[in-house]
Amino acid sequence: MRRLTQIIVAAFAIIVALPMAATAAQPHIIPEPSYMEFEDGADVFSLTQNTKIIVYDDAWDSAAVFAEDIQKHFNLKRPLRLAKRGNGIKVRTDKFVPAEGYEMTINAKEVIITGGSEAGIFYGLQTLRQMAVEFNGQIPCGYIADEPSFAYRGVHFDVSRHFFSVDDVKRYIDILAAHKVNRLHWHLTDDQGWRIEIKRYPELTAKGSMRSETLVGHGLNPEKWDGTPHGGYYTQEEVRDIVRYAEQRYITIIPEIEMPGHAQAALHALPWLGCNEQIVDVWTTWGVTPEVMCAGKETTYEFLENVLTEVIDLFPSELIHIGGDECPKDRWKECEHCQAKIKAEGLENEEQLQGYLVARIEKFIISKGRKMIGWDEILDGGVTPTATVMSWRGIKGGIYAAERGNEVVMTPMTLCYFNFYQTESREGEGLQIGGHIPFEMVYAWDPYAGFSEEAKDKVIGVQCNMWTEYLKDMATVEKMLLPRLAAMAEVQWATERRDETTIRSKMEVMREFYNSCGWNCAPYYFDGRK
Ligand code: TNX
Repeated sequence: MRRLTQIIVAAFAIIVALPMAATAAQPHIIPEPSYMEFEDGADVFSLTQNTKIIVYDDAWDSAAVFAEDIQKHFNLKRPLRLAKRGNGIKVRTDKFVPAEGYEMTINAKEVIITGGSEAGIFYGLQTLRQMAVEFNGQIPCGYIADEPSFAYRGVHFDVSRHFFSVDDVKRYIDILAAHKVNRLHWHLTDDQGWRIEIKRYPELTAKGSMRSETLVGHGLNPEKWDGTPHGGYYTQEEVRDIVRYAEQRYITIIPEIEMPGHAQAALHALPWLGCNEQIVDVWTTWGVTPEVMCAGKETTYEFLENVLTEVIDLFPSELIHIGGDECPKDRWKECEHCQAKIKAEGLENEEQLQGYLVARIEKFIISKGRKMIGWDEILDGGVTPTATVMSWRGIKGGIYAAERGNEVVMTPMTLCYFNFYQTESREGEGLQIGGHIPFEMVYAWDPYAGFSEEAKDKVIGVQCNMWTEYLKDMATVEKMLLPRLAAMAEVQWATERRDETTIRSKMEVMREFYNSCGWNCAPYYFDGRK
């Protein structure tokens, strides 16, 4: 009897102890790694000012970024030191690890991170960084193996509707990097401002980067403008600096030059780009304007090729975004040049004229050794088999394109527009464009929904978008991005590993991480508001 009691007591102790042990050492990583092994009572690796990062291959950038991040988190006097040999955090590559993946072994003496590439090392260090903050430098010993679900993990940033400084863009890149995002889709031109220096056409920024004022409110009451000029642009030198900054964080910047619509700022600078060559302003209102580039005149094509030549020179990205969305055809219908082009090319209508323009531009991009990506309207005018399609008007465009064999990026508006409200009541959110996308909705999203088995292979990734009509400063942008980006990162990196039962506790830890980074995070999810 006594023995039986002993057994029961012992069994009870194990039952009670085990879950506690598991929670004590189990790190809360976002996005969720593929595999983790952590045991209670294990030793810790102490991260201190004296910890060195030993770089075996060439991943100096990753190591340097990590060294500085740790300095900031722990208020150290200087960044951690990098070295070629010694003990500490050892990083190296191994081609047997998946390209963007990594393995990490943590013991009391050292941390060994083996990346499938330098990017893999970077992601391993991001995971280690989250653990360093969670455990205040006392990192539990254990093992992690990790790799992403999607190759394309994108976030978009519209700097046309409101301009954001070089430092703001770098801060945005920092936030993406911490979420293992690897593409920044940079929306550089639109009706309300042209934001990138093009040497061949200085007017684009001299005249097209500044609007006289901005609409107040939603446009239901369009008598109200703020009377304040708004503008700004990036010099080519600044662009190169930002591209390099992103590269150091394994983020490829995909530049977007909008054509033939969403181009009123360019038309203001260079009126001959339009059909009727009338002077238009840099738009002070939001929405879709009828003032678009003329698709009939050869000078438009020359212009686009010249601009793209400089853009391609600045951005090493394989994908170049040409916009292609929301282009009303009113002007084309009345334009002798457009009508002549339709006739000469044997096209049926204006929709096909847009298809002609896009196909011709794609040919040019391919001739430069790159690939074209566009919003899903590029499907409407008959798309080539080689274009990559960004599905934003729901999921239909993406499914259609994938079934035809085109590669697609899924970014349906109802789930991926981070300029939409985060709560139903909208209380305390300030004026936003509309919509409703709470954290939970993003986290639960299945980007493959509606795709056949074969078509799934064509989904190269997913993206969330930050349109800035109503986002005037970085603090607000951050609040729209966080915490929803954490949910998006789980979809991008860990699609098959999402778990409704653990995400909330992981997010509480992530919130502390955001605090430690000094990033502005919206409170709604944590307050239980949807
Ligand atoms: C649609 S998405 C747009 C943008 C707007 C956005 C506002 C897309 C290709 N076009 O021009 O900023 O909605 O949510």
